[in-house]
Amino acid sequence: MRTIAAISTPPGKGGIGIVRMSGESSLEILKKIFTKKEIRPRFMHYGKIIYENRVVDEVMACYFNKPRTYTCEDMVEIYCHGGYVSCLYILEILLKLGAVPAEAGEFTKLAFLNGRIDLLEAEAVEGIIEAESKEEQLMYADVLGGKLTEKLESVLNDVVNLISECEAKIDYPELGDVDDMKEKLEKIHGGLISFLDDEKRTTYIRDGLKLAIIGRPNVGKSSLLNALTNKERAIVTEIAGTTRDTIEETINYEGLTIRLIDTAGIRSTDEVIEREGIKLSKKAAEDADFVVVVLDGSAPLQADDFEIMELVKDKEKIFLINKEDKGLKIDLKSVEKYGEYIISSIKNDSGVRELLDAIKKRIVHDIDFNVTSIFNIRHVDLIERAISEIETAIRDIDVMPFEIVEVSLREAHEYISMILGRDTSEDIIDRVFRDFCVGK
Ligand SMILES: Nc1nc2c(ncn2[C@@H]2O[C@H](COP(=O)(O)OP(=O)(O)OP(=O)(O)O)[C@@H](O)[C@H]2O)c(=O)[nH]1
Ligand SMILES: [Mg+2]
Repeated sequence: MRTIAAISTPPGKGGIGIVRMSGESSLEILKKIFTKKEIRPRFMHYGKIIYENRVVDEVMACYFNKPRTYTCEDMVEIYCHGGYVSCLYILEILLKLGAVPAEAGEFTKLAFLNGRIDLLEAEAVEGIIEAESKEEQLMYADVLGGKLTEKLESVLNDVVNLISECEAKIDYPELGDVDDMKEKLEKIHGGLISFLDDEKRTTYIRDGLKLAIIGRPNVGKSSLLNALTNKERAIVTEIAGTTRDTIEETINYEGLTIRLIDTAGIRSTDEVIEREGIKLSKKAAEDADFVVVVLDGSAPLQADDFEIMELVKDKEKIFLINKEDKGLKIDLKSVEKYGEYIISSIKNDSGVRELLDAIKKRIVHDIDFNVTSIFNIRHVDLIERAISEIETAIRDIDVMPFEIVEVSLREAHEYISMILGRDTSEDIIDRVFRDFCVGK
């Protein structure tokens, strides 16, 4: 059996770096290079790594005996100094002594294959590593703790009970109440639909709110991006048409991750580069979850403004009427017809916080920060398939033999089980772990 090794800490400089191994030879390999020879399982040992008669580093090392380890195999962790050379050199030595390089996510894959966690919990590990906000972190921590598995198990249990009822009906047609079975099917259906609803309500927690800043040239879009990110991210000048490309930055406002996209000013122009930029601006507005249209409040509305307001007619949006410090000349009534507005002077730092509050207020009613939901396309696809099977069963129950209803229930059961990684093909499992980092 192979023994795998990898550096688990990120590349770069840090106080400590961790190199770890999993597999039968882990302890034997450690003993070949570690000055301390008596190694008690689950105790930290201080010693030196010696290779080719040279001290490589002073380290702590720990041996975890199977099966109660991360991978359910024997494991060794070496805590060396966090210079990346030290980590790399120790890894190189482990590989020379018989370990093989771990693949991306292989430690977690072993935990799954050895039955310690299900596939959903494995995906949550990656979620925690990739989390960009506290809310996202807590959501995945709940999944890792088994909360979502529990919810799915409960649905699976209901499906199994119904399968038994179908079988009883096949053998003893006079037993059992079909209406009661139908009611149970409806309940399972409702439960599965709520998984999809929850998923929609957590997409902002995972992916962030995609917010496009659009408007005519020179109205202050890039100034807004800079004010929101608190840095000079985009070039700001008094020349109309300064921004040519879309610029993206992510911020977190009171738990809401916002992916800001500053865009080129939209106007009619014959200039080739500018026209390409404007195409991107319109696309950004189209793809965004939310649009902030910046208007120059110190001038009357122009034809381009109306075109932009029409463009976002059906989008979730707020108008930011900027440059208030120069005196308002804009017709507020016309803007109001298109939607909510906020008055600002980015120059004087007024209105920006108000804008964020207004966006949050509009979005947050959609998000439940405490819900434990399915969280990726793999889950959504499987739940949708299960729903379709349950819908077939509901249609069939009055008109078809119970054998047919049972087939749909078994299919639904299989799809839900696949979320947890049961009866799942190797190909799909490999795909899940492919995106993991090495060393986890
Ligand atoms: N008086 C005043 N000037 C502002 C305000 N906000 C931005 N400006 C100025 O307006 C000019 C244009 O600002 P930008 O942020 O570059 O405008 P933009 O919308 O990104 O322009 P393009 O990239 O050309 O589309 C700059 O000179 C800013 O300093 C404001 O609230 N008041
Ligand atoms: Mg700009």
